[in-house]
Amino acid sequence: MEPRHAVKGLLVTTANAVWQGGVVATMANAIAAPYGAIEDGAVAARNGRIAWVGRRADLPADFAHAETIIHDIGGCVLTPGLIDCHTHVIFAGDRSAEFEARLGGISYEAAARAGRGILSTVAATRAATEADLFATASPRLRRLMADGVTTVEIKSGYGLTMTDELKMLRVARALGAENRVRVRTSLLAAHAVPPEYAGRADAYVDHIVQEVLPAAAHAGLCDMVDAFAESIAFTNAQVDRVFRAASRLGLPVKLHADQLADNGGAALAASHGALSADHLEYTSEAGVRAMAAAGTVAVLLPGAYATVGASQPPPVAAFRAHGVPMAVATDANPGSSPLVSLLMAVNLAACLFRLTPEEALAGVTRHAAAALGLSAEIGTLEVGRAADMVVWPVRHPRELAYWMGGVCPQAVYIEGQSAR
Ligand code: DI6
Ligand code: FE
Repeated sequence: MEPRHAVKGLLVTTANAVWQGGVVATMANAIAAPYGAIEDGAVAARNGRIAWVGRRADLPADFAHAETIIHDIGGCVLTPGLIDCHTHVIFAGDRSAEFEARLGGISYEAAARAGRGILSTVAATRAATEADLFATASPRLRRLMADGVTTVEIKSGYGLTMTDELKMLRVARALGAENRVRVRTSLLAAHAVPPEYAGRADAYVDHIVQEVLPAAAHAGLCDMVDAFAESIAFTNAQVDRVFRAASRLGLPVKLHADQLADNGGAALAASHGALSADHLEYTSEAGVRAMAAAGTVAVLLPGAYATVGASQPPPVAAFRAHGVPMAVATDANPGSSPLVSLLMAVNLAACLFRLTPEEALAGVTRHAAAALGLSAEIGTLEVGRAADMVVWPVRHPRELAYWMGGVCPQAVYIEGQSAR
């Protein structure tokens, strides 16, 4: 097998390595125990891939020879590397004044309509250089990584011109190249109607479909295409056009859907076979059924729910009843979710949406991988997956949902190599 160079700074190794001496929370569906956990378990990796998982007592002899590097995890919990599958960490400026005004009673939509909102971040982001954006996004990314995040999705969407959307995506690629983390990018040109297209949303969608999307795709800058379907953003018909253009270019899609009202966004996403539909506070039973049939993941964003002062949680019981996988993400952004801790999102998903700790942890591992189309690669500790793993100084995996801050990884590995 060829050595892999996916993540910066990792030494190419052919050595075998074993992690043992604690609870292995595989998060794999195939293991019936809660968290897919194996007590006194062991994980063996070869060339950065998981080669064996099981009880330590059953470790095959070919991993027990002298060249194998043994990591004793000292009674800790080993999980898959965490995956933040929905972020907007690249932006300039901040919206703390809008936050203050909203606490004073102005709604998120009213702030957006008054020209605060997304468009104020667009103005700041357009004025910023690539170097500025890299410099301000880097500490946010490092904060996420400090929580054991080994894969992060990053969206554009604060540029809204060809130049500025591509600028954001280049910064996202640079962040991935310069940090020991996997970065997946989403083009979110359909995030808001830019001021130069005010009242001409269809003309802006033409520009996205005919120019921005093909340019981003041909430059290899976007892995997925996202859009914001909402009364303050784009209609379903406009999103439909963006998604059809994405499909023609072979790019998977995902959608900000039903956050502020039931617009049929979940069903729209499902009709395009979207990887995920995100937010979903107002999604109807019909929308949930459509997602189940299409295999679309529900990405729950409790940071946005809390920050905009929402009162209707997403239909978690219906997602459970219909078997829709639920992911959890930060939605890190300057307006609706200034949250840069994925573990805090896990806690909030449990406290605000009543996810079980196991569901919340699956939401940032197995199901988050599916929301990025990476199930075969990451998200569980199973043979063949990348050896992206976190050692946590806790006795039980439920503690990752229980603590409100304060749990720091003891060690983080990407493809079997220390990522710190
Ligand atoms: N939904 C969100 O949560 C972010 N974008 C979106 O479509 C919020 C973006 C912002 O307020 O800046
Ligand atoms: Fe978002």
